[in-house]
Amino acid sequence: MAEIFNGIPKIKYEGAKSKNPLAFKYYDANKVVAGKKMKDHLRFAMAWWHNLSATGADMFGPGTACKAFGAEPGTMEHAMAKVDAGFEFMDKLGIEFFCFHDVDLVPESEDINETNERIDQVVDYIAKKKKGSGKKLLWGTANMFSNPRYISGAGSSGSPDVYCFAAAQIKKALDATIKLGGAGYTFWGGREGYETLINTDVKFELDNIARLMRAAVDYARGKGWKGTFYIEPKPKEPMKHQYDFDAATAIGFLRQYGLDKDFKMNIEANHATLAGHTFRHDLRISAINGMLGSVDANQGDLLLGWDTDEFPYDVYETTWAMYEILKAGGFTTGGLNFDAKNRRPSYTYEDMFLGFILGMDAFALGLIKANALIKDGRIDKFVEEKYAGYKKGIGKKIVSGKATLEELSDHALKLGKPDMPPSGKQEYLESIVNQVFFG
Ligand code: XLS
Ligand code: NI
Ligand code: NI
Repeated sequence: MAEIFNGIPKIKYEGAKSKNPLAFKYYDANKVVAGKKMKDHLRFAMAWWHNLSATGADMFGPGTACKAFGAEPGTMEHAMAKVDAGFEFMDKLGIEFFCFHDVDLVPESEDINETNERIDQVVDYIAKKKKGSGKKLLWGTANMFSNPRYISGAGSSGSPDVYCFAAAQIKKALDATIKLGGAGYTFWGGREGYETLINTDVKFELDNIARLMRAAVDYARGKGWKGTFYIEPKPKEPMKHQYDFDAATAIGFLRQYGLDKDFKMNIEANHATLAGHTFRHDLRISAINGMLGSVDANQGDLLLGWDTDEFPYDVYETTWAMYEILKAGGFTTGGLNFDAKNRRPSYTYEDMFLGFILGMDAFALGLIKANALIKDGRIDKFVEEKYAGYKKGIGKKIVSGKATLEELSDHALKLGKPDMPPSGKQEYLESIVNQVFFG
């Protein structure tokens, strides 16, 4: 098979002193950190849509990157060339996982029956390429937001016919996921939300979305699939308001509808910040609810109000992300999917690799620094001591859940005036982080 990314070698680890742009400075796949190989902590994945499909088009101009891979875009030859390109790309970077939407794989036809036949062909080809390659499907999904039929949502559509098209796409995408041995399946509710409440029955829409998810779970479990379903929260864009606003909202939804045993969160950094949270916040909320499943690894631009999907660069952020992930016990079915794209002026094949090298190194460094912070122990110890009062006396009774309101009140009245709680010491703790980073 002809090489597609000519001139790009296999990307190797050369260490922090290397000045070779096409080398890892921190990501050393087999190096053991915190008891596991880096590659098994990080479980990097390539997103078919950004990497193999998107050309950098925006509202003001067409794409600048060529993703033809030697074939005519919009044809089945091109769909197959994308598979070849994707496998060569993953090989060269040493990435083991990938993710896709149904329509990332094929040109979509007017008729869903024809689209499905095309999906079968490409999935068969991926299955063949996958064999013996060590590559795995992290998760599959259905794109239920691009086709004009989804103007008012998929599961939340006012049209039962459109609702059935969503179901048909989910069924096909689940079949593909199962056939390819996928570890997960994601629901990102791109148009599950509203532009205005003036024309929206929120309760009806939420009930209907839950029914669709239940049907999807029952179908996949009926086929014996044991993977994890994910909800990927996002507060807005494309809709003014999206129902899966953030982790807390999505977890509440899953519990309300009895879906919480089958689903976990897929947290995307840029979506958390759009919701007014830090990336770390949504990871923590997921983790404390036993629902930290997977991550869409990217970063936003806090000066812009949309999903810029940049490759992760900010090592403070990747460190806190890996800190949360390590504390939660690491990934099981999930991983770090680069839902990230090059900036429009970075349009060459080489830039595709440079984006991944940046992101993989940023997370490798994050892993190393998170482990160092945990090992340093001062921050964890501080947090533990902050609550030490709850290990004895009235504090212990509170935690036992047996203290009555009268007892609590009596305790306060007896004291008359409490001592001030100890200092929060934020500045000191932040200085520890810099010392661990640069010391
Ligand atoms: C868009 C989402 C999307 C999901 C998959 O903002 O991040 O790419 O990850 O549908
Ligand atoms: Ni995403
Ligand atoms: Ni996104």
